[in-house]
Amino acid sequence: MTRSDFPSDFTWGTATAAYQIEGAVHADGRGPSIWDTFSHTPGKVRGGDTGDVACDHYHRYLEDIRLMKELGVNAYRFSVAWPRILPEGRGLPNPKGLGFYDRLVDALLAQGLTPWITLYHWDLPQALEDQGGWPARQTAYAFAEYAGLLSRHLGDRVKHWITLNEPWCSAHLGYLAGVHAPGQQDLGLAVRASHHLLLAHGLAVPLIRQNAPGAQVGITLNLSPAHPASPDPADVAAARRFDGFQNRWYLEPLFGLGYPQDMLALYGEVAPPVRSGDLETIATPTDFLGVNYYTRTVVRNSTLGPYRFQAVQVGEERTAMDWEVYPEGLAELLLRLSREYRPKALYITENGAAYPDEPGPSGEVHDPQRIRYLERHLAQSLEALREGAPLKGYFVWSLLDNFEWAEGYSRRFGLVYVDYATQQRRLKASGRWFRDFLREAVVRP
Ligand code: JSK
Repeated sequence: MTRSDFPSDFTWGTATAAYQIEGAVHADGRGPSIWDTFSHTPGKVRGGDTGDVACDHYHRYLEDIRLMKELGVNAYRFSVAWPRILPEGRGLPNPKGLGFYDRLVDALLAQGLTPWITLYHWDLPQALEDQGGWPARQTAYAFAEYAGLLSRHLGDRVKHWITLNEPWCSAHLGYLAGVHAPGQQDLGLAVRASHHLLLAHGLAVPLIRQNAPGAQVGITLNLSPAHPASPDPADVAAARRFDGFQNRWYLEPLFGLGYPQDMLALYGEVAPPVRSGDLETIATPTDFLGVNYYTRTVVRNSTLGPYRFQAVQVGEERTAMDWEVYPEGLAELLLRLSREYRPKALYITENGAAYPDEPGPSGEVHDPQRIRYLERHLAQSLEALREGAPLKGYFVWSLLDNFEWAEGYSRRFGLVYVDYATQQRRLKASGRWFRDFLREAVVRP
């Protein structure tokens, strides 16, 4: 497999998110986000890590753009920190916050890199959480104002927009599991949050289109094929429930099918407060679906929790996140999406793996497992493309080692190793492999 097996106009990129790399949390009038509050709450993040400094990308973005040039990618997916633009969540924009993204976008364009903006990658302004957060309908309107404002400001230069990253994580991990900010644990809050996130997306799409002529606009979901642990009908039904809450709950309303009936029945009293017109708003046509794929989920029936399933550990090969390496799930997912939902285009907006990388005596980071992971997932992407999936691009998560949310800095996903004590960056062997792949050299790990 070489780069030339893919279409010549294929998008090749790396991805990051603001809170995970920027640091500089007090710079230039940035307001607090729910992740500042959460990471500073003892016991919430492994090792007490916070995004206060992260990769200091806010000050080192030019060096990070040079690294992307070295890799040879043609696109960069990053997120904008809402609390840099609107420190209180709403109102008048902070010119210094806009200034940072102006400089970043202009520097990317000057280097021939296409900017892909994610508007919301989990860093809700704390002021909006204090007014009810995503379970409050007002937050969807606040997001639309922010999306309108940012696309008016950058829409002349940025033509690729992702409204939300992984709304399942925002809703479920933030408001039900409580393992992500804001750390609440209430099914009703999580279901309301999911509806208002989808509504926020739908409200933003036409505003972005209006402000960024010719733009491609989409949303990114974290999707995972659900496989039953056994042929037992109880396990098959549990896998169906997992698919319902993780995948179909988002896909079906986005593609005009409304919320899945089986999940509405399961939610009963806590079904979302859908108002007249909401489903039409959510189903506003988009230009692409962004897919974040890391692993499949093997599910068995259980009596636990509202969804009554348990994920079971299978497979020999696992990453440092303890996720199974299952590349076949990527082709399965892309083909299912294209058959069942007919998206105009699909982009893999994240794929990658964490491993316990450390520099060897020579200073080189030897990460053959990541090379294998990426190579096998690219092969599956190609397989899906050959079978007809409208796949247009692939972004590696991530450019840099960074703040992996509740796991802090302990999980390294980068093609580039970051020494957090010195902020020194260095391409890992996987970074050199990806660079060579993009240059078309055939290199084996
Ligand atoms: C990687 C999924 C966006 C980008 C990357 C984390 C994730 C996750 C992380 C599930 C999860 C934790 C925790 C356990 C227990 C309760 C990021 N993607 N990434 N993708 N997904 N569960 N209850 N049912 O860093 O920012 O679950 O939850």
